[in-house]
Amino acid sequence: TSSKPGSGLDLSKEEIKKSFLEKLFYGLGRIPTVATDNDYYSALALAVRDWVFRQYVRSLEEYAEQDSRGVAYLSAEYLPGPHLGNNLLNLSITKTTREALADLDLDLDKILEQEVEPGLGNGGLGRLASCYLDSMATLGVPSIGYGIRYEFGIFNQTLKDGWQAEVTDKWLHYGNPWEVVRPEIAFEVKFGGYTEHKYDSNNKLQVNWIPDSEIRGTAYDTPILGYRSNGIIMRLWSAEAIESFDFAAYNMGDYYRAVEKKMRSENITKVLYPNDENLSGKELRLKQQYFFVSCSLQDIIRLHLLQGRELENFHEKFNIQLNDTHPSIAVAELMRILVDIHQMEWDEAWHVTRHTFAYTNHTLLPEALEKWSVNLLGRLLPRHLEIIYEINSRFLNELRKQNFSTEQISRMSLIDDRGEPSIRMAHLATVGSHKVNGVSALHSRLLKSMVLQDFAELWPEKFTNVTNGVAHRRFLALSNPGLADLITRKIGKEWLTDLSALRNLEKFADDKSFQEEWRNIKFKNKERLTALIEERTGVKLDPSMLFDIHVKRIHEYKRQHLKVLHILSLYLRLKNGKGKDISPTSFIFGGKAAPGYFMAKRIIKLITAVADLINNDPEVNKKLKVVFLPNFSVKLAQQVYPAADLSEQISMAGKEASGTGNMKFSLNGALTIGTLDGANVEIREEVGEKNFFLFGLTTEEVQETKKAGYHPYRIYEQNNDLREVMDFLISGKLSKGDKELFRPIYDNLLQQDPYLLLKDYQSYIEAMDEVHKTWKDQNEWAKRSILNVINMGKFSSDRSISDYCEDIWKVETVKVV
Ligand code: 26Y
Repeated sequence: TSSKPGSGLDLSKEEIKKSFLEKLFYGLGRIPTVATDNDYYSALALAVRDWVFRQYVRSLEEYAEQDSRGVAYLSAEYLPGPHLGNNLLNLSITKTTREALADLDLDLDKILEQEVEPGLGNGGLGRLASCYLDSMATLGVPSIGYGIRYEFGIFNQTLKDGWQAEVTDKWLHYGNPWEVVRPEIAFEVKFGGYTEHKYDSNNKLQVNWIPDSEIRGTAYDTPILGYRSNGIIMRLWSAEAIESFDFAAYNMGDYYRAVEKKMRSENITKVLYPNDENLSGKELRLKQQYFFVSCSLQDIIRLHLLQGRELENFHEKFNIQLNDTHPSIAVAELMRILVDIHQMEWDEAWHVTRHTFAYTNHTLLPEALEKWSVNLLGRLLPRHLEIIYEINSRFLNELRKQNFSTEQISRMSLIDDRGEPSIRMAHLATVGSHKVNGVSALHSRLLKSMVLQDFAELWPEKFTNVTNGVAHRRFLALSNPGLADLITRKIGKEWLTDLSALRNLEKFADDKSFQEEWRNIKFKNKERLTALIEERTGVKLDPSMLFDIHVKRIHEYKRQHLKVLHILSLYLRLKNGKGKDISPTSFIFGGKAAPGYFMAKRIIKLITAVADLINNDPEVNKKLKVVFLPNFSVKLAQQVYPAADLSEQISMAGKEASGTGNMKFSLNGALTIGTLDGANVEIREEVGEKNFFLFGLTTEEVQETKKAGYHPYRIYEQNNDLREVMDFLISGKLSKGDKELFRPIYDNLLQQDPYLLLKDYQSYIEAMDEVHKTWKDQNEWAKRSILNVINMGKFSSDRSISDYCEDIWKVETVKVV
């Protein structure tokens, strides 16, 4: 109809200029003579936000007309990265905007540089959630992403004397032009207190939860735009105090206590917990989880009822995807809402619940599998604990009927009562969902054979795999414009919406002039990264060197320290006059360590110590350079991946659920050195064995090694080079004579070595020698680089989201243009 808004795409230079100036004058009250760079950034962002909302509104109308089945993605973390550049790309107005600003003597790149990204996540899991919103928008999945509006996101990392130091992330300090607050979309969330069980006049049990505190969650909406198409919303909840009628009456005159209470309740969304894959068991974290889950479910139910629908068919209209177990209390919360508030019978409510949820598992690491103490959960959420007990008792009865052994039953129980009783959130999520998926083929297989084996035997059809993917528009089109242009010149724009179209480049893989263009683009990207690294660290790299890059969270299982052992082996080879085959290499590290993770922080110190030693030694620093690039983030990542020659994916097999950085590197033409872990396996399958440097034990070999009794010390004794490298750690040469500084790493590797660095050492060294040999043939390297990129089709998050739609959500997409 004519009331439908026009498209926000392909605007003219004059339209852009006009809107930009209007936002600057009337939105911000600024004129060019006093405007700061941040004013210009905010003005452009506000103008762009209008066009993004235009697309969003068009989508909403379309979804409403089609009466489509929708998806709510629940994630405690998001890492969207800077919005402005991505939105310009998706509106197809980057070039026009650049010209419009140039007319005003302004530089788009400088304005883009102003944006502070929302660091509302730790790493892979949060970034995956944002890639998925991008693809859901692009494909036209009627969807909404729910999460938490942390006031302070992941800390900013600085280096002090080579150690990580954490600085509060004040991402909202300069305001956030992308979000719109919705004060009328606000819900109350209860905590604590007790429950009352009564029979009503119909002799039906009625449970009443009398909480001891309540807080309000208010929605903040950020539009997420797909490529030349739909927009969806990321809805983040922010906590605030409620001054209830009762509260005011009881505390008449007690203003300061009221203020204190208000301060306490606003703490809930203050800060993101910076631990990934390691439990802290903190009460506030459980509060955060329940808070955002409760707000989100209330919101979804409000939308459902608003459309005049019955809760009996809730699951036919909504899919709720649980991004790991962090939102898994939702299973109990939906039961509570249906049974206690809407008076649904338990069995029917359970049917609705189980058909609503689906659960994605992201880890097999025991220390990352969420467990909440029964005691804590009962204190904070007494009604939910009762519901979990009820779910469990019915579930275990079912198992008994099916003649499961007592041992199996206790393994499968939602309650772990060995030691302090606790709730296994992965079991709650599995029992309460109709589908459970892992995030790579290998991980999904291991999930079924290890962590959730009993469940997979009980419900084989419930288990499935969706291999992760990445937003290729952000990580190629936006962040590597040189390569993107070359691709588009050769094969057109189809790849932007269908990454498998990159295969059309196959005929160029052997073409010498194409290879040369390819190499020049990589070289320019390396020059840009070199400048950035010099500015941030003072270390000047040489862009003609091999750029060998290891960026991701610092964790022992990811084995940054294996990379360090390799660097030291090269250093010692050079010092011993045996380094002639070494190709000149710059080693670049980046990643944050959880602030309480002793070993991870010491690994950072080790990297910076090795960097100091090597960069300042004229005998080796023509051939080797090492830097630790602080504060790795999405924004930095966008500059790092395009400049990589070699991607380090060297986790111990069986530990990295998928990895997504591995995909971003390959997509930008880096070759991978990696183990058969996570999605590396599938990357290698796609790009071809010859174009992937493989090393290390397989998952099965890891298991056998551990079973047979692993003695790292024996390997140390038998391998002279390795012994020399290891002893160097405690020689004092890395630490101004302090022989104790790196002893914890040394001891850990010689005594336990839980991630088998020593076992995989020789294999890694040999694979690296192969890398250095291959690098010497630049045409061959370029060819393999091209073959990596053109075979990346599978790893677009568009493919992942299509898989979710077909296999799990059963939704049809609805596209608007
Ligand atoms: C419970 C709490 C301590 C916790 C907080 C954050 C536990 C885990 C996490 C984050 C996990 C995470 O980022 N996992 C990564 O998910 C990616 C997306 O699926 C995978 O690619 C990657 O292998 C996995 O480590």
